[in-house]
Amino acid sequence: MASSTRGAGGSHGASVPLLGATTCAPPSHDSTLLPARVVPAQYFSIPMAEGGPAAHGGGDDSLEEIPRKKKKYKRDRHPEDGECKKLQNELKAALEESSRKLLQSLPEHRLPETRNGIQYLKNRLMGLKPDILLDPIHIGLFGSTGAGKSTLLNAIIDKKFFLPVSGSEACTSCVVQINTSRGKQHEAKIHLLTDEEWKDELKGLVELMDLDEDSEDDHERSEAALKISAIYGKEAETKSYEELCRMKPVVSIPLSRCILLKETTAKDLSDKMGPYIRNQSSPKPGTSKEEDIMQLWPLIKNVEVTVPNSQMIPEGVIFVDIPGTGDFNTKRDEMWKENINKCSIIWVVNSFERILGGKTHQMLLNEGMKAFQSGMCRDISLVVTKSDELDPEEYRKETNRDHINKHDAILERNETVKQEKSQMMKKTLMKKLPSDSEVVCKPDLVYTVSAREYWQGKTLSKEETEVPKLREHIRRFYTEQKRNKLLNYTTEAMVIFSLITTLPSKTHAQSLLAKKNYLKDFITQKIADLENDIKKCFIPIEQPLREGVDEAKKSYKKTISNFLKRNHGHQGYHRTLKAVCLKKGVYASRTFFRIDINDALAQPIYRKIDLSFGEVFRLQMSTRSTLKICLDTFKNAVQQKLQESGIKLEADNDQLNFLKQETDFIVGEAEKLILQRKAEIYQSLAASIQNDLLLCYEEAAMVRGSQAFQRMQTILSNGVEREVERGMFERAEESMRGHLQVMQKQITKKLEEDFSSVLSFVFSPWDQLDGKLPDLQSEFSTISNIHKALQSAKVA
Ligand SMILES: Nc1nc2c(ncn2[C@@H]2O[C@H](COP(=O)(O)OP(=O)(O)OP(=O)(O)O)[C@@H](O)[C@H]2O)c(=O)[nH]1
Ligand SMILES: [Mg+2]
Repeated sequence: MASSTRGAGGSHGASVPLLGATTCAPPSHDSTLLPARVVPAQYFSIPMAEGGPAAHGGGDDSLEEIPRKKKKYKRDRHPEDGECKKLQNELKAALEESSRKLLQSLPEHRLPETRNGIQYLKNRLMGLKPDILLDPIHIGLFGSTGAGKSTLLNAIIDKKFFLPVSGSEACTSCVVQINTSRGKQHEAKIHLLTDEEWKDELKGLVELMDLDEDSEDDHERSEAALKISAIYGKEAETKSYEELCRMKPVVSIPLSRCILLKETTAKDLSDKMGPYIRNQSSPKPGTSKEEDIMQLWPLIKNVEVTVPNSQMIPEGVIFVDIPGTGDFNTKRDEMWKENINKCSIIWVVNSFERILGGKTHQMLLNEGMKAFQSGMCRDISLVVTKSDELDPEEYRKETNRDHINKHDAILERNETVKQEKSQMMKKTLMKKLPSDSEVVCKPDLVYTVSAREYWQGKTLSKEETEVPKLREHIRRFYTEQKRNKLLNYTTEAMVIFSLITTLPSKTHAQSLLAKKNYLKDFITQKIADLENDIKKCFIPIEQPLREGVDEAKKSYKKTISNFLKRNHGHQGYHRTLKAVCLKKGVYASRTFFRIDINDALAQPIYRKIDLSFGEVFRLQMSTRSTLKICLDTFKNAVQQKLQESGIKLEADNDQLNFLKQETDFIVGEAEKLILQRKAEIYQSLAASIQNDLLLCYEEAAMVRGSQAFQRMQTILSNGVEREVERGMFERAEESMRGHLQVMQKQITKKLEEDFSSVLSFVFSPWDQLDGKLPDLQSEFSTISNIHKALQSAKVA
């Protein structure tokens, strides 16, 4: 059997990303024979339309839940959700019934092989639990501080002031995830750094406390001091790393490194979790309990919030509020990156005011695009916030329209910005992706929203604030994904049913072996052909990769000097640079935004390869990547051969159909593998450069005393130059090539293994079956109908 989701005791290749490591343990399945899909149960019910125990939460302006809204939601139900849910329930019932019948038939069989076979089939069907229908869909809100991400998220989930927001300073301090569940409680899990992670962090902080000739206070240093003293008390910042390690923290840190808050109302949870999420680097006085909580802030890694189901967001959707930049905390910065990479939808959020300025905005958009190339992202939009912030008088003057009122002016400006920015987005996306990619062609690349007006409704209607439009977009995306997933489950179920109908075949063991070998030889040959095709499909990356290396060699001096020289107004940059070196070239500074020397050095190569890389790997469903074309060619050849050999080998039709469907499944698994490897391959250029520069970063980070900044600059620029001469860019090129080769080998190895086991299973001598298999015809026909319904919905 294909090794990932089938076969006794096999491992699960396509595991679903779980939220936090310490929480949400996967539900336990009957794991004796089959690995079940490892998915936290809480995500996978088909949700919102049901009302459920907590469906009354939305619609109101405050955090108080008011039951009167219940009726309205029933009217708001979405027909597609209902249809999908109905099909899911039918599938589930058919699977359960067949498993029950199989189990019931067990006592009739005495031969251990038969019993194992039946047990296997039963578990296989139960493993398809359509309850666990959806991998969570992550939606990342991503933008600079103050853009209005948390405020927008509050509006989307219809809970005003749920997440802390602030107009005066950077507010959200760590990645916050919000998802819904069927429970009644409002929950937050605050994950803290582990002891080891904190020690690692502390080392860096102490380094930053070091005084050199440029002893003026700067941001990096004062933040480091604040963090140290928050944990170890006043004046602890003057201590050495070793001394601090021996000290007892002044805050009480839970052993589990996770703080769980559970409240009945959203307001209570909001009040309780606020101090953990709100940025505390300039602490304000609070109650003594709050102060103690606040002191934990340097240790907070991320926060997971779960609210009861609401009509506003489908269950299984996880919003990720990603603060503008990370901070010096490496772990948090890693989480930031990781979070962007696992988002299926990315919203680059920026306010009207800042969008016109352009530069940071462009940078953010680029970060989003990068995630699009390397991560799970399938959909990216620009969300322009604060559309209500418009001075009508100014607008009238600007546009020479004496009578336009605020409402019309806002809508007009929304339209203009949408057109302009859509063009800009399209252009940028087209530089990176093929022009027929789904995302380039989608109508809503830009949203213009007002979370404030969503609540106040002074000038704009709810619809005009576009908050409902964003929700609708999520719902559509979600339904499409859900339908596709359900279709996959149904297909898989069909495969198993086909197998069941094949079992009582009376074919002789000897002839089975001959058939198996015949097909095995053919498939082995086709896998070898596929290997060649994959190699060919990487060729278009070759030339740009080489050209990119030439470009990188031409421009690296300028790139590095841009990092090293700040001409004016950047006090304290030397310490930022030190932090950059301590963190191996990557540092998210609050003042200087995100600095990534390795990535910047690799950029000329990325610019050259982006388009062809996209061609090879793109994810969109309706357009095919070249890799996918290779796999499809392989699949078609195998399936055609199965068809031909059906006649030649006089094989059973059901056996052949089963094998054909297994081929689909196995190739699908290979596609998943490609998806999993894609990010690592894309990032291999920057990773290789980072690896080559490690010593140089280390040396620069150790510089102390007089002229430290200048010496650090010299070490870095000489170090980079030396490494370039030693072939740093060529090695990066080689590294990417190596990664591509490894993936190619992994694909072929996996296909070989999966096909070998499926052939063994199908052609085992089931004719020796003692006793009868139950009649599963009616379940099979139900499942076939579900399959048809889903397929026609997909086409529609
Ligand atoms: N006028 C207006 N102000 C808004 C709107 N959305 C957010 N704001 C204000 O913008 C400020 C910043 O909002 P936040 O939601 O805290 O911004 P953020 O992007 O989460 O910022 P960080 O947490 O620092 O990353 C707050 O004062 C909000 O009230 C809007 O639609 N209209
Ligand atoms: Mg925020």
